[in-house]
Amino acid sequence: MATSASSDYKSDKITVLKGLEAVRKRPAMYIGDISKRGLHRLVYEVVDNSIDESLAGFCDKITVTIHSDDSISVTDNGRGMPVDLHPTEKKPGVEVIMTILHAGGKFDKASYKVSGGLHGVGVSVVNALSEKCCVQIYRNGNIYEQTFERGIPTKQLEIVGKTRKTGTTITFFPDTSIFSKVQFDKEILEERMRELAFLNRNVSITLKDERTGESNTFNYKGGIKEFVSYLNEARNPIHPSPVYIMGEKENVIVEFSFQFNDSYNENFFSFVNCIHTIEGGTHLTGARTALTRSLNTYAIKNNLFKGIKINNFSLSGEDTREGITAVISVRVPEPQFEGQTKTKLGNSEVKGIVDSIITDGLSEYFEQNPSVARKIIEKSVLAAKARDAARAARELTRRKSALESTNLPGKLADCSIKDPALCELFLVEGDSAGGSAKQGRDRRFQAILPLRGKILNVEKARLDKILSNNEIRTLITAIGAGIGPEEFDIIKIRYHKIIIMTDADVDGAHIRTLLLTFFYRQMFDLIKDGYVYIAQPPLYRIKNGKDTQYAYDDDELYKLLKRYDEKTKSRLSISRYKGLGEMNPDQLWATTMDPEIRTLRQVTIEDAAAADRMFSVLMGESVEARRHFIEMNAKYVKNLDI
Ligand code: 0RA
Repeated sequence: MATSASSDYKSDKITVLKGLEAVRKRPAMYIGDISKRGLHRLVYEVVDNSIDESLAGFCDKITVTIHSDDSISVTDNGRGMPVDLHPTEKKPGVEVIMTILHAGGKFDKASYKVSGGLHGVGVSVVNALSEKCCVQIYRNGNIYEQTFERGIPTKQLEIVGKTRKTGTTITFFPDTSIFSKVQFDKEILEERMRELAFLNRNVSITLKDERTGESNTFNYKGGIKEFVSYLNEARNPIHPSPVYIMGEKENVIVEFSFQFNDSYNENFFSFVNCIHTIEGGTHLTGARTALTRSLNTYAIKNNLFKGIKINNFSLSGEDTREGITAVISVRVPEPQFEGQTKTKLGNSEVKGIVDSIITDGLSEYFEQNPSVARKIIEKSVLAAKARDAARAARELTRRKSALESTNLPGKLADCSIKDPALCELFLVEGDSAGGSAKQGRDRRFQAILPLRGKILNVEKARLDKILSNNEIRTLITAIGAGIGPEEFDIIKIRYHKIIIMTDADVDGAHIRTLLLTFFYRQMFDLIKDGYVYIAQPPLYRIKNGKDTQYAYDDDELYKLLKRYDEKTKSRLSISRYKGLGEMNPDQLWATTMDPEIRTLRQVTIEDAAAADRMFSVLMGESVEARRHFIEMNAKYVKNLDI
């Protein structure tokens, strides 16, 4: 018996080490990437475990602390991780959870788990990717503690004190040899904590930043209804309060809330088990279908389409979503995630469940609130009429571009090669930088389109208006593949690299966000198929006599300067570029455009979705919040995809 137990123990240990090693060898497989995004995912992963504890009904308070050394603590007041020996692993439950991949599920059959949802991981992955990790458990009147290094226990679980509380604290130090930069961004964490608080109305989440002394608590008793109000804060709603519908069927819980405003955009956020499904899926389809059908049914029943001179008139999905701000949140016991970003819900049964719950809910709501139904339908009918106008405008653009294919927009400096696979289009901020780019480029395969000033704010305008904007028209014609979810045809694009080249300042970031939002909404495949890039102009020029070097960020400048002795350093001439316009054509070519030297960042769906979302939130916020947001956003876009 004894021998067999000890050999079991050995083989367990080997399995654990192999598991941790796999995570450390290919971290991106488990957390997506090792950039800023992956780093912040570590925090989400730990918090998700506490959220699961709250979904099980045992926890209502979570505190996330960013310490001064950029380590993180997550504390909750749940039951505390299990401390007794696991029956087959022969180790305390906490050690099993912290060291074995996917161990979480073995303890609780709890459905609707948030944790492990996105990448199917668990806290063991966070542990494996941390230089140090310490778990404290408050349970049975005791404080238990176990510590780890790179996932391996450095101490057995022990009792270190007494307490009357229950709960868990996990503190971790992300491994600096794995992550390119261990520095947490409060705003990024804040966004996810706020979102989790909206999605889990019974939980209060506090985010403390010990580097600055700031602390914020998020607790929204109104849940996703309050989320919709928040998103609509600076928009003009056309009915007093958000509609809210909830129901449960076949173990799927559905919550849906929406409120229409006087804008023309759809801001529809969907979640499955607290995961933002940026590619949508069956829950989103179910919600949209139900909304459109319910509005048509109500309108016909109440004769609200009278006077419309179109045979068999009915509202399309697009019509019924113009100006909607909506959140759909579902809990699915065994979600299947698909798509490029693995955030598209695939479970086919969910569509029907969501559809039927919302259809029933809306039918009742509209009967009780006829004036709301009427207002929404009036707005949708206007949208339908505008849709016709938009179609006409689109036709015009298309015909024009077809007719004038030799007559591309005057501002476009096209390239001479015609094979799209070899061609690049630079979208350049400002005429002056545009001029330098035109002179500096390789005109065989590089085309330049200068964008003047702020391009049209896509939130404020309907598609027909967007199409009447010259800047946008030029852009559409240059790309050459049409516009809009129905029409855009990726086959026709004239360039396989569309490169956004803007200044590294707040205005540049704003233009970049606008462009990404525009592409995301109107030319989605351009993003999906990876044709959009962001140029990386340098921030500094360092001259040492005739020698010129460039640094692309502060870190790089710092590293570069370290290589010089004090005497040489004093002779260097360092200049900081305020904008692209300050570079002459040769410099612009040598630093930012020459394919042999430059670095381009490819925009992912996630980047564009984040830009779109930031943009949506931005438009819903007050003027001060908006100003603050733009600054924050500048930081985000600068850090995109690092
Ligand atoms: C498995 C079983 C039990 C609790 C937990 C996991 C748990 C994990 C984490 C991670 C962070 N906070 C957490 N809180 C709880 C329940 C064991 C029981 O009491 O039956």
